Amino acid sequence: MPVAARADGDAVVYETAVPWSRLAGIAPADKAFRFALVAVGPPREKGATPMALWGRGLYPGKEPRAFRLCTLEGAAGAAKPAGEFAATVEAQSQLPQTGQVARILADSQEDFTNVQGKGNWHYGYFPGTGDGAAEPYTAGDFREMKYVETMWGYEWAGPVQFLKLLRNGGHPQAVEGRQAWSVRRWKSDVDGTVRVSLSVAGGQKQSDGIGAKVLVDGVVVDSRLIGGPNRAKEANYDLAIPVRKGTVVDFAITCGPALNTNFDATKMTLRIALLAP
Ligand SMILES: [Ca+2]
Repeated sequence: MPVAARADGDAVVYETAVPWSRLAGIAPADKAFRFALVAVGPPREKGATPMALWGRGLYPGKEPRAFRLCTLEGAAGAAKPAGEFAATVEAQSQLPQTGQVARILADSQEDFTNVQGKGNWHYGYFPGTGDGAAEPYTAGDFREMKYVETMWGYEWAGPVQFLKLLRNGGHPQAVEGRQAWSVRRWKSDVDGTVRVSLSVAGGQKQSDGIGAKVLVDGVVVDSRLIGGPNRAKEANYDLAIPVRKGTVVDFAITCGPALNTNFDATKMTLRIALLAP
């Protein structure tokens, strides 16, 4: 299909028309759909092919639910012939799965930053000692990580090697006979019910796997083991969690069933959407 490009200030605007027949599963009466775009430039002599991403989910792997949410303008019965509906992008990009979503509140990958508290995210760990906390592995056990540069780049790091959080996940650690969990914390600034969509992968076959836990104000509401010799190494799931302003939701990566941390590098991404009341 032809694409028109024109300069608009310091931006370039691309326009194209896509026949409905090419849009499998989308009808003019639908008000919303998901869409992502990858623009690939001519390969350079050395180095990678230049690439611009609009929305996630096409590169490096296909993940349709990470596509951006678009809404159709105009009514299906309006004078415009089908195919001329303009698409606009919601200010917030990630589309959860089904259900009535009022708005997207947070996305662990898109929001990832080097500032504690930005976007209501905090990057830390549970040392499992209970120092200063009522009990280990509860909300009061949380300690903030520090943003440091390592030989692999910048990351949030705990006080012991490999205990860390990255844009797309993290790594737990075992310290003095107990587990230390890496914990991505989200503080709610809304009242209502949120849906958390998690994607977790880790624990190679030759390891004993990892654990993924979700705690709300220090109480475990979901816990599962992933990876290792006998379990699926990936899990994608949604949780509905009632929250109030100030509710603390912790997403923890644990060492799994024991203290074995071999191959415990874990992908954990999450999106949080406010559900319509
Ligand atoms: Ca493990």
